[in-house]
Amino acid sequence: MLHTQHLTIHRKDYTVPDYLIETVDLTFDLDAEQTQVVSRLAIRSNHDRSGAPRPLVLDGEELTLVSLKLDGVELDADRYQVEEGRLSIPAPPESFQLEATTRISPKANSALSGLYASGSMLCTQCEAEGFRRITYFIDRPDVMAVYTVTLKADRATCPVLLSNGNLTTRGDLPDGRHFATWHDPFKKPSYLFALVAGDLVHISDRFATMSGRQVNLEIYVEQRNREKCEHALRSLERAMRWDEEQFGREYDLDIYMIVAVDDFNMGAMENKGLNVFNSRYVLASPQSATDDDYHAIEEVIGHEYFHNWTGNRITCRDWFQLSLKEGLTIFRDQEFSADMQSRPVKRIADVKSLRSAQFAEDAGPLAHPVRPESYLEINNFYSMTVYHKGGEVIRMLRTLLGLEAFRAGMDLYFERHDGQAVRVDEFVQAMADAGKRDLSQFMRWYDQAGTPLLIVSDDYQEQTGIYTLTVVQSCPPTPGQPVKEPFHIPLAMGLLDREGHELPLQLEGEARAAGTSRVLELREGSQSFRFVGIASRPVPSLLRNFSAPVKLEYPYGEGDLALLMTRDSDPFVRWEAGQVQAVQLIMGLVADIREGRALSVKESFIDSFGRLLADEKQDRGFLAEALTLPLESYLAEQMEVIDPSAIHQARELVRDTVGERLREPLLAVREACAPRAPYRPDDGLAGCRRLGNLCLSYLMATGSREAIGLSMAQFESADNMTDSLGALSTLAGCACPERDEALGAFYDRWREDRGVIDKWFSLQATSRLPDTLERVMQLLEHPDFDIRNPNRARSLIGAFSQGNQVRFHEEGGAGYRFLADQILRLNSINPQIAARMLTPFSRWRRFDVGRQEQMKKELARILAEPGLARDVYELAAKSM
Ligand code: 7MF
Ligand code: ZN
Repeated sequence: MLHTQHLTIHRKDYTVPDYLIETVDLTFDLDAEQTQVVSRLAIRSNHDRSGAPRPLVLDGEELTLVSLKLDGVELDADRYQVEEGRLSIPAPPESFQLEATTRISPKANSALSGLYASGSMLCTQCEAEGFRRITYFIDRPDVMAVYTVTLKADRATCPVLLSNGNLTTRGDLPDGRHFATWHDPFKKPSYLFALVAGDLVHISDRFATMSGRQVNLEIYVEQRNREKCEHALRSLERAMRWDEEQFGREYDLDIYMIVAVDDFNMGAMENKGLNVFNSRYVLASPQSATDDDYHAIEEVIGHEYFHNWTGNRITCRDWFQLSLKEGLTIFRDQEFSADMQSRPVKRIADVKSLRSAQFAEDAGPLAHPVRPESYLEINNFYSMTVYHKGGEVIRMLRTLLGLEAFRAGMDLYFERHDGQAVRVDEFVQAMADAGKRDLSQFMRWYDQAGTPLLIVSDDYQEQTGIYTLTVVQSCPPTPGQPVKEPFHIPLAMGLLDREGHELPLQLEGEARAAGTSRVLELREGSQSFRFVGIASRPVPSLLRNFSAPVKLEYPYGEGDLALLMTRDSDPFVRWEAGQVQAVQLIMGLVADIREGRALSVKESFIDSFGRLLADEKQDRGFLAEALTLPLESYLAEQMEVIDPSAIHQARELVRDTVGERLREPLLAVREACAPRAPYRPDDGLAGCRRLGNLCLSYLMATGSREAIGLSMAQFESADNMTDSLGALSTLAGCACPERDEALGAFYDRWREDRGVIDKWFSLQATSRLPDTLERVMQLLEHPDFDIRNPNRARSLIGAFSQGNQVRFHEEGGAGYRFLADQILRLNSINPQIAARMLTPFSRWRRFDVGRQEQMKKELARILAEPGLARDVYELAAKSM
């Protein structure tokens, strides 16, 4: 299916590199228009040379070669070949020095991969294959070298010159220029290289590691953002301490730098000793950042810091092993965040995002295993599956092994592989050895795509007191994998009696009960578990803490769900029981809408919603999650053929009914959540604010003048972004004059703050009002809209197409045409961002024939574009 010039890379084709690079000495003459790079590489052969020596092949893209010397002697043009993408030297010696001088143009680099300009700054992004856009190199992660880097630049415009490792010398040069030399003592793959040059200020602190070493922590930003770095710095300190306490891992250089950059494709990058961050994950002030922003910053700072051990000290042998570092580091950042915030609320948020985005990926044409078999463009595999399902796979290992053996497995992994580039297999082997377990079947989680389905049934025999749970597992076919073998699945569970008491769990043949919560291990297509000594028919509490990334079906009655929701010991199960009830209710209404039946929201739902709302014992943040209706995208997953407008209508009807019928308690809870003191992000009241804003959104669902008044009052008086945005988002969805008034005031107040203006764009793009697409098109012309800035492009185009199901999929296909137009624009500017925008089109099979045809038409239009980037081509072709 995939033809054209693009080459598919297969995991099975891996071979060790023919040459290794031991040291890298780089000198940059920095200039935004034209930068000269001199690279001196100490290279040695890594293959058997009893036969003919193999050619040295270096990767290189968009480079202008100025000179090439081998052991100090300029190479004649017939001694090497330069083609697009590479430079080869047919028969080099066993060991030699290669010096290449190349020119690149940072300012012209709109792809934001390699060396590029962001505002007045120069910075780099090299993962996965960006280093080859800086100089010729064997640009693969199993080639690890020691780097020495000299940066030269104009002193006035670039007073700050940073690279990996330690600063060794700096000084002046003629013509107003200066230089700095950095040396990184740790061997590293090229994707961890970084440099930054610009007019930056920094804040700093000292950190004493567990062994008593002092580390300098420095956060670099543009002058105007100086006051917005405190939270990032404190988050870094918390992450460093946490990794010492939880994993015994200590930082290893004398300096740790973070730089915030406005133009950045992804969240951040873990370059050794010099992290480069999207500024949205660094900058925060109480007025301009929401509670969610504060949490996201802490998590991303943690993520990049944790990579120092899981990614940098031990890296990936090849890019198929990406989840080795990413799944593991996601797991670590999720655990860190859970420890810093509320563990149940964090777990629920992670499960929600996995289910709505990763499950959809796993069910569509782009489904791939956590460890893929092949790719055209590696950037496309920085996916929800590799990252977040990969994180769940690590969590399952911990569940199966237990905390102690898991920690021992981590220690063993670090002990065995420090300084190496390894595969997922080495990680799992360390776990198997430490836990004395056979994990060969578990490896299927890395190799089989698709979300497994567990169908659970049960049987209770009153005479014998035996309760039998039967679990049948299956996994639907995915591209290239028609048939699946059974997975090794940890199913955490408990049993409740009718009063909600947890029952002791004793399996037949066991001497005694082993607690009231246990992990059943599924390995077969079908398996039964017989529990003894059960006095009456119990209610099973299944998949506690979401112990595996699976879908689960069990025929719960309404009473069972109410019992679990109020009585289960596991917060995830309590939350899930409420969500199942809401899904059943909304999907029932969807059916009524489609069949033209009269619509009404069941009394029992409103009653139980009201009881929950009044439950003062519940944690506020947890309660907010429990009272939030399932996302439209998650509801869509429950439908054979997605009907976006019926889903929206049904969900809105429930919201409106709740707002109407529970007006008084909603007002009361909101009032109880109202701020009593000036905002502080760490005041422990984030859950309260969330709940208060949720109540407001239910009240606003009715569209009453009273609610609009409350929203406006909150918008006008809020001393923090959480409450300001909470109010403004309800107003952006309201067909009332206050909408434009508030949006206008917000813009005027925040026009100088990029991060906040991104929110302003997103809010309008996700408004469910019928004129949203029209607005979005107008906003494309707004003076502050800049498609070249990834955050801005995402805030408008991404927010509309991925966060506004009902308007994006509006009949007529105008949303689809809009998205395809923008993808084609982005294709030639920034292929990675263009490719990420394709996601909604990959789901076309899930819609009705009319929408299918319209989406396919746009995909075909994209595919027909001459000069389509490999990133975009791969996803569009596979989606077709
Ligand atoms: C938290 O993984 C979770 C995920 C690659 C770039 C950051 O550290 C990273 C980089 C992509 C997608 C998501 C994340 C990152 C990247 C990310 C960031 C913070 N190695 Br692509
Ligand atoms: Zn990462």
